[in-house]
Amino acid sequence: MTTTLVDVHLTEADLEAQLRADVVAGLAAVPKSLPPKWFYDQRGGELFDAITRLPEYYPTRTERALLTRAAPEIAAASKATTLVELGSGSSEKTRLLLTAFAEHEGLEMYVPQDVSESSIRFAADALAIEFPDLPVRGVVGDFTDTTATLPRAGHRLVAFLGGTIGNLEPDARAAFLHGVAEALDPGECLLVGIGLVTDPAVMIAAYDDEEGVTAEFNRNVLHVLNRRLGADFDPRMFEHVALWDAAHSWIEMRLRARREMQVRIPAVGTVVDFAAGEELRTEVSAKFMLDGFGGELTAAGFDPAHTWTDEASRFALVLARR
Ligand code: AVJ
Repeated sequence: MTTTLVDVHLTEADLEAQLRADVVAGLAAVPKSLPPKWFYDQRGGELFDAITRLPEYYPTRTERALLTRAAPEIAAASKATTLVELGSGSSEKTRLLLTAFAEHEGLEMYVPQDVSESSIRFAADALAIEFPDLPVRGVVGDFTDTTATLPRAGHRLVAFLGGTIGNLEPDARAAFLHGVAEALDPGECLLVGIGLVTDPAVMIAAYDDEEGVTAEFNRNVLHVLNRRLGADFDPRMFEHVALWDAAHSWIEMRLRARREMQVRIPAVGTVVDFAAGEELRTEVSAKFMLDGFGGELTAAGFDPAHTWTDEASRFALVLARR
Protein backbone atom coordinates (compact mmCIF):
# COMPACT_ATOMS: atom_id res chain seq x y z
CA MET A 1 0.00 0.00 0.00
CA THR A 2 1.39 3.38 -1.01
CA THR A 3 0.06 6.85 -0.61
CA THR A 4 -0.13 8.29 -4.09
CA LEU A 5 -0.95 11.95 -4.43
CA VAL A 6 -4.02 12.28 -6.66
CA ASP A 7 -5.46 15.59 -7.85
CA VAL A 8 -9.19 15.24 -8.37
CA HIS A 9 -10.49 17.58 -11.07
CA LEU A 10 -13.59 15.52 -11.66
CA THR A 11 -15.79 14.11 -8.90
CA GLU A 12 -18.31 11.28 -9.04
CA ALA A 13 -21.02 13.94 -8.96
CA ASP A 14 -19.47 15.72 -11.99
CA LEU A 15 -19.38 12.42 -13.88
CA GLU A 16 -22.99 11.69 -12.98
CA ALA A 17 -24.06 15.11 -14.28
CA GLN A 18 -22.06 14.59 -17.50
CA LEU A 19 -23.64 11.18 -18.03
CA ARG A 20 -27.15 12.62 -17.66
CA ALA A 21 -26.40 15.52 -20.01
CA ASP A 22 -24.85 13.18 -22.61
CA VAL A 23 -27.83 10.80 -22.42
CA VAL A 24 -30.43 13.57 -22.67
CA ALA A 25 -28.70 15.24 -25.64
CA GLY A 26 -27.59 12.06 -27.39
CA LEU A 27 -30.89 10.21 -27.28
CA ALA A 28 -32.87 13.28 -28.40
CA ALA A 29 -30.52 13.78 -31.39
CA VAL A 30 -31.22 12.53 -34.90
CA PRO A 31 -29.55 10.14 -35.44
CA LYS A 32 -29.21 9.04 -31.82
CA SER A 33 -25.69 8.80 -30.37
CA LEU A 34 -23.80 8.29 -27.11
CA PRO A 35 -20.15 9.19 -26.38
CA PRO A 36 -17.81 6.16 -26.08
CA LYS A 37 -16.50 7.19 -22.67
CA TRP A 38 -19.52 5.53 -21.01
CA PHE A 39 -18.48 2.03 -22.14
CA TYR A 40 -15.92 1.86 -19.37
CA ASP A 41 -17.43 0.73 -16.10
CA GLN A 42 -15.78 -2.28 -14.40
CA ARG A 43 -17.26 -4.77 -16.89
CA GLY A 44 -16.56 -2.45 -19.84
CA GLY A 45 -12.91 -2.24 -18.81
CA GLU A 46 -12.72 -6.03 -18.58
CA LEU A 47 -14.38 -6.44 -21.98
CA PHE A 48 -11.96 -3.93 -23.50
CA ASP A 49 -9.02 -5.88 -22.01
CA ALA A 50 -10.48 -9.03 -23.61
CA ILE A 51 -10.73 -7.16 -26.95
CA THR A 52 -7.03 -6.31 -26.81
CA ARG A 53 -6.24 -10.05 -26.72
CA LEU A 54 -8.48 -10.99 -29.70
CA PRO A 55 -6.77 -12.25 -32.85
CA GLU A 56 -8.64 -9.64 -34.95
CA TYR A 57 -7.78 -6.65 -32.74
CA TYR A 58 -4.30 -5.71 -33.95
CA PRO A 59 -3.91 -2.14 -32.53
CA THR A 60 -2.81 -3.04 -29.00
CA ARG A 61 -0.21 -5.65 -29.88
CA THR A 62 1.07 -3.58 -32.79
CA GLU A 63 1.48 -0.52 -30.61
CA ARG A 64 3.18 -2.59 -27.91
CA ALA A 65 5.76 -3.86 -30.43
CA LEU A 66 6.35 -0.29 -31.67
CA LEU A 67 6.78 0.97 -28.11
CA THR A 68 9.27 -1.77 -27.30
CA ARG A 69 11.30 -0.79 -30.34
CA ALA A 70 10.99 2.99 -29.95
CA ALA A 71 11.12 3.49 -26.18
CA PRO A 72 14.88 4.16 -25.89
CA GLU A 73 14.70 6.69 -28.74
CA ILE A 74 11.61 8.30 -27.22
CA ALA A 75 13.39 8.68 -23.91
CA ALA A 76 16.51 10.10 -25.57
CA ALA A 77 14.71 12.43 -28.01
CA SER A 78 12.19 13.82 -25.53
CA LYS A 79 14.69 14.22 -22.66
CA ALA A 80 11.65 14.10 -20.44
CA THR A 81 11.84 14.16 -16.66
CA THR A 82 8.05 13.92 -16.24
CA LEU A 83 5.94 11.37 -18.12
CA VAL A 84 2.25 12.27 -18.32
CA GLU A 85 -0.08 9.55 -19.61
CA LEU A 86 -3.54 10.60 -20.77
CA GLY A 87 -6.28 8.00 -20.33
CA SER A 88 -3.79 5.78 -18.53
CA GLY A 89 -6.22 2.99 -17.58
CA SER A 90 -4.06 0.16 -16.23
CA SER A 91 -0.81 1.91 -17.32
CA GLU A 92 0.20 -1.37 -18.91
CA LYS A 93 1.96 0.09 -21.96
CA THR A 94 3.55 2.81 -19.88
CA ARG A 95 5.74 0.16 -18.24
CA LEU A 96 7.70 -0.12 -21.48
CA LEU A 97 8.35 3.60 -21.48
CA LEU A 98 9.13 3.70 -17.79
CA THR A 99 11.60 0.85 -18.22
CA ALA A 100 13.34 2.69 -21.07
CA PHE A 101 13.45 5.87 -19.04
CA ALA A 102 14.78 3.97 -16.04
CA GLU A 103 17.82 3.04 -18.13
CA HIS A 104 18.39 6.70 -18.92
CA GLU A 105 17.88 7.60 -15.28
CA GLY A 106 16.22 10.81 -16.36
CA LEU A 107 12.67 10.34 -15.19
CA GLU A 108 11.61 12.07 -11.99
CA MET A 109 7.85 11.73 -12.03
CA TYR A 110 5.01 9.76 -13.59
CA VAL A 111 1.61 11.44 -13.96
CA PRO A 112 -1.23 9.07 -14.92
CA GLN A 113 -4.48 10.83 -15.90
CA ASP A 114 -7.79 9.02 -16.09
CA VAL A 115 -11.48 9.58 -15.36
CA SER A 116 -11.32 6.72 -12.88
CA GLU A 117 -9.61 7.43 -9.55
CA SER A 118 -9.64 3.74 -8.63
CA SER A 119 -7.76 2.74 -11.79
CA ILE A 120 -5.14 5.42 -11.09
CA ARG A 121 -4.65 4.22 -7.52
CA PHE A 122 -4.54 0.59 -8.63
CA ALA A 123 -1.94 1.35 -11.33
CA ALA A 124 0.09 3.54 -8.96
CA ASP A 125 0.24 0.79 -6.34
CA ALA A 126 1.43 -1.75 -8.91
CA LEU A 127 4.04 0.65 -10.32
CA ALA A 128 5.34 1.45 -6.84
CA ILE A 129 6.58 -2.14 -6.60
CA GLU A 130 8.39 -2.08 -9.96
CA PHE A 131 9.63 1.52 -9.79
CA PRO A 132 9.92 2.25 -6.05
CA ASP A 133 11.89 5.47 -6.54
CA LEU A 134 9.53 7.04 -9.05
CA PRO A 135 7.05 9.48 -7.54
CA VAL A 136 3.54 9.12 -9.00
CA ARG A 137 1.10 11.99 -9.05
CA GLY A 138 -2.31 11.03 -10.45
CA VAL A 139 -4.78 13.36 -12.10
CA VAL A 140 -8.47 12.45 -12.13
CA GLY A 141 -10.04 14.26 -15.05
CA ASP A 142 -11.06 14.19 -18.67
CA PHE A 143 -8.26 14.02 -21.25
CA THR A 144 -10.00 16.80 -23.16
CA ASP A 145 -9.40 19.17 -20.21
CA THR A 146 -5.64 18.66 -20.16
CA THR A 147 -4.95 22.34 -20.55
CA ALA A 148 -6.35 22.94 -17.09
CA THR A 149 -5.10 19.80 -15.34
CA LEU A 150 -1.52 19.09 -16.47
CA PRO A 151 0.90 19.55 -13.57
CA ARG A 152 3.74 21.90 -14.48
CA ALA A 153 6.57 19.73 -13.20
CA GLY A 154 9.90 19.13 -14.91
CA HIS A 155 10.40 18.65 -18.64
CA ARG A 156 7.27 16.85 -19.76
CA LEU A 157 6.38 14.14 -22.28
CA VAL A 158 2.63 13.67 -22.72
CA ALA A 159 1.70 10.19 -23.99
CA PHE A 160 -1.71 9.50 -25.49
CA LEU A 161 -1.64 5.87 -26.57
CA GLY A 162 -3.87 3.17 -27.97
CA GLY A 163 -5.39 5.16 -30.82
CA THR A 164 -7.88 6.77 -28.43
CA ILE A 165 -7.38 10.14 -30.16
CA GLY A 166 -9.49 8.52 -32.92
CA ASN A 167 -12.54 8.76 -30.65
CA LEU A 168 -12.50 12.52 -31.23
CA GLU A 169 -14.15 13.95 -34.33
CA PRO A 170 -12.03 16.43 -36.36
CA ASP A 171 -13.10 19.65 -34.59
CA ALA A 172 -12.72 18.16 -31.12
CA ARG A 173 -9.41 16.64 -32.15
CA ALA A 174 -8.05 19.98 -33.34
CA ALA A 175 -9.22 21.63 -30.11
CA PHE A 176 -7.59 18.84 -28.08
CA LEU A 177 -4.24 19.11 -29.91
CA HIS A 178 -4.26 22.89 -29.59
CA GLY A 179 -5.05 22.51 -25.87
CA VAL A 180 -2.11 20.16 -25.30
CA ALA A 181 0.20 22.47 -27.27
CA GLU A 182 -0.94 25.38 -25.14
CA ALA A 183 -0.30 23.43 -21.94
CA LEU A 184 3.26 22.51 -22.98
CA ASP A 185 6.36 24.67 -23.04
CA PRO A 186 8.53 24.88 -26.17
CA GLY A 187 10.70 21.74 -26.40
CA GLU A 188 8.30 19.51 -24.48
CA CYS A 189 6.84 16.52 -26.39
CA LEU A 190 3.63 14.69 -27.21
CA LEU A 191 3.66 10.98 -28.06
CA VAL A 192 0.50 9.76 -29.84
CA GLY A 193 -0.57 6.29 -30.96
CA ILE A 194 -2.78 6.32 -34.07
CA GLY A 195 -4.53 3.65 -36.11
CA LEU A 196 -3.66 4.00 -39.80
CA VAL A 197 -6.02 3.58 -42.76
CA THR A 198 -5.57 0.04 -44.02
CA ASP A 199 -7.63 -2.71 -45.74
CA PRO A 200 -11.28 -2.10 -44.73
CA ALA A 201 -11.81 -5.84 -44.13
CA VAL A 202 -8.95 -5.83 -41.63
CA MET A 203 -10.22 -2.70 -39.86
CA ILE A 204 -13.83 -3.90 -39.72
CA ALA A 205 -12.87 -7.35 -38.37
CA ALA A 206 -11.03 -5.60 -35.50
CA TYR A 207 -14.37 -4.06 -34.45
CA ASP A 208 -16.58 -7.07 -35.28
CA ASP A 209 -14.79 -10.15 -33.96
CA GLU A 210 -15.92 -13.76 -34.42
CA GLU A 211 -16.34 -14.38 -30.71
CA GLY A 212 -18.66 -11.40 -30.24
CA VAL A 213 -16.59 -9.74 -27.50
CA THR A 214 -16.79 -6.33 -29.23
CA ALA A 215 -20.57 -6.77 -29.62
CA GLU A 216 -20.83 -7.34 -25.87
CA PHE A 217 -18.55 -4.34 -25.21
CA ASN A 218 -20.80 -2.21 -27.45
CA ARG A 219 -24.00 -3.37 -25.69
CA ASN A 220 -22.34 -2.71 -22.32
CA VAL A 221 -23.13 0.99 -22.65
CA LEU A 222 -26.82 0.04 -22.34
CA HIS A 223 -26.07 -1.95 -19.15
CA VAL A 224 -24.30 1.17 -17.82
CA LEU A 225 -27.41 3.29 -18.50
CA ASN A 226 -29.62 0.66 -16.86
CA ARG A 227 -27.49 0.52 -13.72
CA ARG A 228 -26.64 4.18 -13.32
CA LEU A 229 -29.84 5.80 -14.54
CA GLY A 230 -32.39 3.07 -13.84
CA ALA A 231 -33.10 2.68 -17.57
CA ASP A 232 -34.86 -0.42 -18.87
CA PHE A 233 -32.93 -1.16 -22.07
CA ASP A 234 -33.02 -4.82 -23.14
CA PRO A 235 -29.45 -5.03 -24.55
CA ARG A 236 -30.21 -8.32 -26.32
CA MET A 237 -32.69 -6.44 -28.49
CA PHE A 238 -29.83 -4.42 -30.00
CA GLU A 239 -27.59 -5.78 -32.72
CA HIS A 240 -23.89 -4.81 -32.93
CA VAL A 241 -22.94 -2.95 -36.12
CA ALA A 242 -19.38 -1.99 -37.15
CA LEU A 243 -18.76 -0.18 -40.44
CA TRP A 244 -15.99 1.66 -42.25
CA ASP A 245 -16.98 5.21 -43.20
CA ALA A 246 -14.43 6.05 -45.90
CA ALA A 247 -15.64 9.65 -46.33
CA HIS A 248 -14.94 10.42 -42.67
CA SER A 249 -12.05 7.97 -42.44
CA TRP A 250 -13.41 6.30 -39.34
CA ILE A 251 -14.79 3.03 -38.04
CA GLU A 252 -18.23 3.55 -36.58
CA MET A 253 -19.95 1.32 -34.05
CA ARG A 254 -23.71 1.34 -33.72
CA LEU A 255 -26.45 -0.53 -31.89
CA ARG A 256 -29.40 -1.40 -34.15
CA ALA A 257 -32.84 -1.93 -32.60
CA ARG A 258 -34.11 -5.39 -33.56
CA ARG A 259 -37.70 -4.21 -33.21
CA GLU A 260 -39.72 -1.16 -32.23
CA MET A 261 -39.08 -0.31 -28.57
CA GLN A 262 -39.84 2.19 -25.90
CA VAL A 263 -37.19 2.71 -23.21
CA ARG A 264 -37.72 4.47 -19.89
CA ILE A 265 -34.84 6.40 -18.33
CA PRO A 266 -36.20 7.47 -14.92
CA ALA A 267 -33.12 9.38 -13.68
CA VAL A 268 -33.52 11.91 -16.50
CA GLY A 269 -37.32 11.61 -16.68
CA THR A 270 -37.49 10.59 -20.31
CA VAL A 271 -38.97 7.90 -22.48
CA VAL A 272 -37.10 7.16 -25.70
CA ASP A 273 -38.67 5.58 -28.78
CA PHE A 274 -36.73 3.34 -31.14
CA ALA A 275 -38.15 2.37 -34.54
CA ALA A 276 -37.41 -1.16 -35.75
CA GLY A 277 -33.95 -1.03 -37.36
CA GLU A 278 -33.12 2.38 -35.87
CA GLU A 279 -29.44 2.82 -35.06
CA LEU A 280 -27.73 4.43 -32.10
CA ARG A 281 -24.13 5.53 -32.77
CA THR A 282 -21.85 4.54 -29.88
CA GLU A 283 -18.31 5.22 -31.14
CA VAL A 284 -16.21 6.60 -33.94
CA SER A 285 -12.63 5.44 -34.16
CA ALA A 286 -10.78 7.52 -36.74
CA LYS A 287 -7.94 6.02 -38.78
CA PHE A 288 -5.28 8.28 -40.22
CA MET A 289 -2.89 8.81 -43.10
CA LEU A 290 0.54 9.73 -41.76
CA ASP A 291 0.71 12.95 -43.81
CA GLY A 292 -2.74 14.06 -42.74
CA PHE A 293 -2.03 13.50 -39.05
CA GLY A 294 1.32 15.26 -39.37
CA GLY A 295 -0.58 18.21 -40.83
CA GLU A 296 -2.97 18.24 -37.86
CA LEU A 297 -0.01 18.29 -35.46
CA THR A 298 1.67 21.10 -37.37
CA ALA A 299 -1.55 23.13 -37.41
CA ALA A 300 -1.72 22.76 -33.62
CA GLY A 301 1.82 24.07 -33.19
CA PHE A 302 3.79 20.81 -33.00
CA ASP A 303 6.75 19.58 -35.00
CA PRO A 304 6.13 15.86 -35.77
CA ALA A 305 9.74 14.87 -35.27
CA HIS A 306 9.70 11.02 -35.26
CA THR A 307 7.32 8.36 -36.56
CA TRP A 308 7.40 4.59 -36.07
CA THR A 309 5.15 2.20 -38.02
CA ASP A 310 4.76 -1.57 -38.22
CA GLU A 311 5.58 -3.63 -41.32
CA ALA A 312 1.96 -3.66 -42.49
CA SER A 313 1.46 0.08 -41.83
CA ARG A 314 -1.57 -0.48 -39.61
CA PHE A 315 -0.53 1.63 -36.65
CA ALA A 316 1.89 4.44 -35.89
CA LEU A 317 3.56 6.12 -32.95
CA VAL A 318 4.26 9.79 -33.53
CA LEU A 319 6.57 11.86 -31.34
CA ALA A 320 5.90 15.57 -31.79
CA ARG A 321 7.79 18.47 -30.28
CA ARG A 322 6.15 21.67 -29.18
C1 AVJ B 1 -9.77 2.38 -26.70
C2 AVJ B 1 -10.71 3.94 -28.23
C3 AVJ B 1 -8.63 2.91 -28.73
O1 AVJ B 1 -11.23 2.67 -30.82
O2 AVJ B 1 -10.04 0.88 -31.02
C4 AVJ B 1 -12.15 -1.21 -29.25
C5 AVJ B 1 -12.00 1.20 -28.33
N1 AVJ B 1 -13.86 0.04 -29.53
N2 AVJ B 1 -13.08 -1.91 -29.90
C6 AVJ B 1 -10.65 1.71 -30.34
C7 AVJ B 1 -12.64 0.04 -29.02
C8 AVJ B 1 -14.12 -1.16 -30.06
C9 AVJ B 1 -10.62 1.53 -28.82
N3 AVJ B 1 -9.97 2.68 -28.12
